[in-house]
Amino acid sequence: MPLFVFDAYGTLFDVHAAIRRYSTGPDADRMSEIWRAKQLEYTWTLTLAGCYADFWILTERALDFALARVQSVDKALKPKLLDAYFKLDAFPDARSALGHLKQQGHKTAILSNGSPAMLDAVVQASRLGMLIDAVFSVEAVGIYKPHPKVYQLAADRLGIAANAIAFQSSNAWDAYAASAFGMQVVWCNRYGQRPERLPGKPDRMVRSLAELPALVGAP
Ligand code: 2OP
Repeated sequence: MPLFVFDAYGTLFDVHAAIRRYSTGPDADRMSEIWRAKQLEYTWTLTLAGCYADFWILTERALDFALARVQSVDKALKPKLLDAYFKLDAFPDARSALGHLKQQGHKTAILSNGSPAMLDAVVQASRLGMLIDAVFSVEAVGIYKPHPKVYQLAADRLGIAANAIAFQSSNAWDAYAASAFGMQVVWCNRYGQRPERLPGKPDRMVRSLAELPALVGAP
């Protein structure tokens, strides 16, 4: 039976939960979308430039960009938004899916762009620690998803072949890349996105992780 490896941000943890705690203004959602898009863009741009900076640094720089772009969101919220991002909420379906997998006797892990400090904090704050057996940060390889070294990190740390890993991500590009790498992939298409035109093909698509336990049997 496969080991279940999950992407973190957007898949287990709701990246838009931070803004919802502090702002419900008309541009709050747009600011949060820009924050997330810029954060990811910085990971790809730095990687292409042969550079690496901690995901927390990129998260802060992306927030500065988003707050400058969306003037109606109060810039004074920055420290609160960063603190909330450090302790994001888990999606309710993530908690229940992990609980079911553990009850069924499966092993679970996280593979994420997040720094070790961010991942420790968010797992603790969301109280998912009992449901996750291992946490792997890209920091160990010094490069961001979707570089193959990241997916290899999970296989190496778990001591299994890529095709023995069931990888779940709501980030379509991450799901496609893991599939191209050779993992079994479930794309958790939370927001009803169109299929990507990228290498790889997720094996299954679900709208929520609540559908996951029914797709797998006991080990
Ligand atoms: C993660 O690696 C891509 O943000 C996503 O957690």
